[in-house]
Amino acid sequence: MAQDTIYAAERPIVAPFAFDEQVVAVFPDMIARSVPGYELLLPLIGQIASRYAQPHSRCYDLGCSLGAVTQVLRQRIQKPGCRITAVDNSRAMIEKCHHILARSGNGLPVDLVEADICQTPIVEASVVVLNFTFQFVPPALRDVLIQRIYDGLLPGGVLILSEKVVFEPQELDDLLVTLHHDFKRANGYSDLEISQKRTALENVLISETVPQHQARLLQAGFASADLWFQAFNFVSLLAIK
Ligand code: GEK
Repeated sequence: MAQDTIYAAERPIVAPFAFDEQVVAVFPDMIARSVPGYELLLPLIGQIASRYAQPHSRCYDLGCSLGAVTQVLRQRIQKPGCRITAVDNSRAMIEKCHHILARSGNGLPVDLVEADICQTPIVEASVVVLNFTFQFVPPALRDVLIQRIYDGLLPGGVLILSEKVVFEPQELDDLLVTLHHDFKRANGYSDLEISQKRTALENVLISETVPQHQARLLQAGFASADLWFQAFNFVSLLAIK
């Protein structure tokens, strides 16, 4: 696995973060060393999806990157007639994801789509996964996207929403951010890398609180929206229609 050294050297100007070729080349290493719990979340998402997937429905992996969630969905879901729609708006991600999925062939059929998830139709869905993607959607578009997901889900369908979040009060947020940075340091990132990445993500990754996410989900019509996973300031919610 290629190692992420993108922010290892000091940069005079740190440009806003983008999912370009450089990021794609090191993505599996970057996400595993940056997101606490990521490698545990994947099989657990597969487990939840296998319970909630309905026969002859669609499962969506929105912001699929290199298809890590798609792979667990296609392996774990056993219901007849299911298809997966995997969507990302980064051409570099989609191209590499296409090769990865083609090499590891079996399981449910996958429609891989290069598109903005804010424009992607959601239809006859039983499982929708947003694994650390929603945080990159501009805040002004978030309510509409969650409403479209809700409307596209079948009764009893679920949304799995994993996000980096902020906490209140400020002291708790400071603690969890510090623990996250300790996690990155323990995984070999330097203070310079941590600080330049943080600068790159400013105004690109915009976090909300867990209550903000829950309020939006309930407002859209979900019957419940509960936390089922937390590792420092990274969480996952399960919203059930
Ligand atoms: C995983 N889920 O491995 N439309 C489509 N894709 C988008 C949009 C958008 N509006 N905004 C961002 N993306 C994956 C990890 S990474 C998380 C998801 C991270 C895509 C973006 O191109 C990138 O591939 C992905 O969302 C976010 O479980 O890097 O922290």
